[in-house]
Amino acid sequence: MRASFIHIADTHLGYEQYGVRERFNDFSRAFWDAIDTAEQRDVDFMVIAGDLFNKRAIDALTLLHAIEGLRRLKDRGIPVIAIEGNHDRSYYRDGTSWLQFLCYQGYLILLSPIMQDGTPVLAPWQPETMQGAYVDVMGGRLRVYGLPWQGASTARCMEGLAEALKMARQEEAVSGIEYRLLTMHTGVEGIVPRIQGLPSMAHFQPLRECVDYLALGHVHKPYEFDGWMYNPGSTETCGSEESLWDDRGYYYVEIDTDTPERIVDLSKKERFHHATRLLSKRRPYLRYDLHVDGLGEPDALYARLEEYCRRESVSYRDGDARPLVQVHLVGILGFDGGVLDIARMEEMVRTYFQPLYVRVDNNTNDQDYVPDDGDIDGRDRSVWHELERQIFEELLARDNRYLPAKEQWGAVLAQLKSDALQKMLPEAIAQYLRDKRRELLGI
Ligand SMILES: [Mn+2]
Repeated sequence: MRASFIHIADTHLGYEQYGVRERFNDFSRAFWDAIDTAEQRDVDFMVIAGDLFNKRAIDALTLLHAIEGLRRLKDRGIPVIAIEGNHDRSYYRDGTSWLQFLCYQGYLILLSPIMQDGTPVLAPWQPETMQGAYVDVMGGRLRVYGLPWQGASTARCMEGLAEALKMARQEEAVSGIEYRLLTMHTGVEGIVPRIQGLPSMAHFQPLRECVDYLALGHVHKPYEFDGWMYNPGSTETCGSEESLWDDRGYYYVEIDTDTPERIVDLSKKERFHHATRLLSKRRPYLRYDLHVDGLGEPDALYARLEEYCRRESVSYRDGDARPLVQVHLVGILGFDGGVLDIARMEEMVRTYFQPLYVRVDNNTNDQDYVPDDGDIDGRDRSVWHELERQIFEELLARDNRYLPAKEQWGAVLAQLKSDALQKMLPEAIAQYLRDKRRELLGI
């Protein structure tokens, strides 16, 4: 048997990221791009390993966009086999999810096994009830099993599934099954440390002898193991972290059970298939971590950002896709973060990139103040004034703008504090500060 299919996951249709309408369209475009590939390569079927939609309650346009892609496959007789992910599963009580709706409408086969004591029952999918654990395609020679998102009970469920699959071996052989695919919406622990509570590699091992291709979803970072476990990652960029994983996309898989040597790369321990990860078509998403350590004043920081903009914007200047740019300020800030002009930085990015969206996030930490120990005993009230002056000077000295006249500025701060405590008019205090700025900074 020769067959080919597309394995996609985490398309998150309907996600209007950052409230930008065009981002909504971007997620649909990335999905349609995979549909284009399915058509061009004339695959036999497509697998959606969960999170087709970004949320359970989608709007009409999201549904239309999904159907726009799915209908093209339906018209060409390419079956789509899907499972629910954590984002698009139905509410426990209201029953019907939008994926179930698409299933009713004949756009896809939604695999959803009946569970018994936490274990999936391996019954064939029934068009009447639209329930079941597997569907046979390719004239009954290829079987696709599916397990939707199971949350905290995933590991236990996988144990039961492996047992059930072992028991099914004989029936599979009698039925003439030559190739078994399993799709699940879960990932392997540790791929993205932030995502907790996923099954470990040891939990997956028992499945290995039962399936030829494990089509995973859920974790948006792509990975594959031992020629049988595959995770394509998200097709568009759902968060700035994902911009670092630029090999995300979807798989184009060829199967040949008669002459596997024709396609199989033995060094990758592949069995009857060869899987190629194709990059999804998505909008450029640039993330710049601007390390602020050692930058003594705001101007130094702006200069570094401008240097980045000048360097990186070259390749986007005349491109047709306006990028998203996210700047993260990280590290220990040497001066007071309150003086940073975020709007100015965003404007700078706009000038260079003409981005679809820009955001500058201040994730810096302030330097802790550790007084020089020794000379002044803070328990002695009579020296508090002197202690305060020292602290002011040390804090001021961190900012290059105030360093040259730190003593004078220390005196200014002390004066401002005492004026405020004596309830002087705010206008008078502001005027005093303006005068001192003119005198000490010349502005
Ligand atoms: Mn997802």
